[in-house]
Parts: sequence; C-alpha cells; structure tokens
Amino acid sequence: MKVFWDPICLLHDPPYEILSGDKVPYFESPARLQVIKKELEEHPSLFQLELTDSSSGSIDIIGNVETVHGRGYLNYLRNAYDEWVRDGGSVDAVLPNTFPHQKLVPRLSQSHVDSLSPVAKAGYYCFDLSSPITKVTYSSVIASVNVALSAARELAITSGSCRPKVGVFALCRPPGHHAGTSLSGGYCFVNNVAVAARFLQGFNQRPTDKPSVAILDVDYHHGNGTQEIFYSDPSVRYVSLHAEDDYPYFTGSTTEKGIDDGVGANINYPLPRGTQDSEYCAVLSNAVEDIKKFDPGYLLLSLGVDTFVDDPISDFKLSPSCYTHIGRVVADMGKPTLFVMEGGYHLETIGKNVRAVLQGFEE
Ligand code: Q9C
Ligand code: ZN
Repeated sequence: MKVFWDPICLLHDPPYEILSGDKVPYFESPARLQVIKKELEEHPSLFQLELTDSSSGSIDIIGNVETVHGRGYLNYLRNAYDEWVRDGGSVDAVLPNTFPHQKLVPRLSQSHVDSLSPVAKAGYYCFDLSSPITKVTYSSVIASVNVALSAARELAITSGSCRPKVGVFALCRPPGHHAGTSLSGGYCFVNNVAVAARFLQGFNQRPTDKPSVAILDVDYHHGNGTQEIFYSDPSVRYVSLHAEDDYPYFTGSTTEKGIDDGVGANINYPLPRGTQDSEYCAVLSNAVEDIKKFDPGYLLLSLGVDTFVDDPISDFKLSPSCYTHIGRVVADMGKPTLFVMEGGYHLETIGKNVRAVLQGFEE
C-alpha cells in the first residue's frame, strides 16, 4: 500500500490547549505522525512511503480546498497569526476569548467579520480552545490537505486500472473531520477527507457522471465538520461511529439525517462510553450495510484510532484485534479506498493500531 506524508506536517506544534479548564500539553502532537511513520517503515514489503511537496505546484491545493471551505475562512487561516501578533497578541498562538453564540449575536455580514479585531475573528472562525494557530500552522494545514489530495490522485489513477482492491493511505496532520466550511476546532483546520472526496468526484469526470462517495468515520469523536459540509448533498454519504455525550457534544445524534436532497445520506451511530469490541463490531456491520446499499464509486475512511482502550482523551475500550477487523470489513466492501488519518493520541500504540487497520485491509 502506498502511504503519502510530508515533513511540513510536523511543524504545527502548539505549546498547549485548554482542556476542561486546564492548560495542558497539546495532545495532537507531531510525534503522532512520527511514530505511525516509523511503524509503517518497519514493514517495507507492505508499505511504500511517498513524500509529497506542497510547494511543487503539482496539485492546485487552494483551488481544491475552495471546493469545501469559504474564501474568507481560508484568508483568515493564512493571515490570522501575523495579524494577531501585529495587534499585540501572544506570540504563542491565536486563541479566542468569545464565540458568536446564537444568543450573543444573531447575524454577521462578511464585511463586518472582515472588520473585526484579530481576537474577535478567532472566535468567529473557531468553536473551541483546542485549535491554536501558531506561526507555522497554515503551512502544516496546507501540507496536510496536499497529502490527502496526493493520495486521492494516486487512488483515482490506480483504481482506473484493473486492480480489484486498491487502498491508499494519507498519513496527514493536522487532522480534519471537525473542520466545517468556515470553522476550525478539535485540532482541525481544513477538512482533509472532505477535500479529497470532492477531488475524487471531479477527477477526470464530466459533471454529469460524477461518482458518488461514501465517508466512513471511525474516529472516536463525531466528525461534525464532515457532516456539516455534506449535509445537503445526496452524492456523499457520511456514516459515523462515535461516542455519544462526548466532544464535540452538540452533534452526532441519530436524528441528524441530512437536509433537503441530502436527507438519508447522513447516518450517525452514537455509542456509549466504555464500548468494547463486540458492541463496536456489531454496529460497524450496520454501517457497512448502509454503505453497500449506497454503492459508492469510492470509499473514504476517516481513520481515528482514539477508540483504543488506552487513549488518553477518549472512553472506548477497543482492543488491538479490533483494528485488524475494521480493515477487513472495509476491504470486504470492495471499493477503491482512501484512508485519511484523523485522531489517536496514545503514542505507544497508535502506530501498531493504524498498521493493523491497513494490514487487515490488504490481507
Ligand atoms: N474529552 C480528533 O480526534 N478535546 N479531535 C476534547 C474531551 C478535543 C479530537 C476532550 C478533542 C478533539 C481529530
Ligand atoms: Zn477523535
């Protein structure tokens, strides 16, 4: 299996996040990517690592990102840190004070948003205190989505040939599934899997025969951003297994089914804290049936391994063998599959668990 990555993804390294009122070291650390990469490199007969270069110009990164995210939001991500520091803000990172909560302000025009102070803008474009923007954040965010796009291009090319079962892995960070059209949060800034989905739908296609895609999200947390982006789109089915009553708290219920033409294309499987392998696998097979019925041209897996029993910020109890199983059932769907890295914070095991998913797929 080809594995795409970029050392620029390692640069984003905020000194802290605010977690339930405490200032704690940033869980979404560059070391995560390093340990996963090292684990895969130790199995060179199974995994071929490929470096991507976001400055090469080989993919129109911004053009692709703009198929998902608002231009005002992207300009904000690019300029936020410089404007913040120029305004006298902390050199550590951009973090908001307040958010435009429904009851605080009913509506804001783009020109009003553009005129806001840096700390106000930070609250407008972000929903939590776990996504600080540092001097190098934008570079890593662009490198991360370029990894996803490069892997998607590889998948589109190789699945066009006759190989029956193709999988490609985008080993990217920062992750993406919490990022909405104009919103960062949950360590996410650009929604890598969403941009890759749009890229695959547009690859070598006349608009009339755009392939449908399914996104299966097995990260512990609900992918509120991915849900929001495709909520009215019947051509992208989003199916998520995640913890109920945990971060991001306000999305992920079974009643969220999509809107307008998209009704029925969004499927949530909230699971209780403490969920173990047997329960998880049973629900996973329902999710797989949802996707099989949809019969997409491509499958994208939002691959989080923060469902592991020892994950420091999560409460499921999955064992190592469950990850091999996830890989197998994904393979059984028989679709060209793009694996996109999301969460997973237990540095001692994330490498092995990610490898187990990918190996389960390949076997
Ligand atoms: N127990 C991803 O896994 N901290 N993001 C909340 C509450 C933020 C997770 C912790 C969690 C964000 C990609
Ligand atoms: Zn997560």
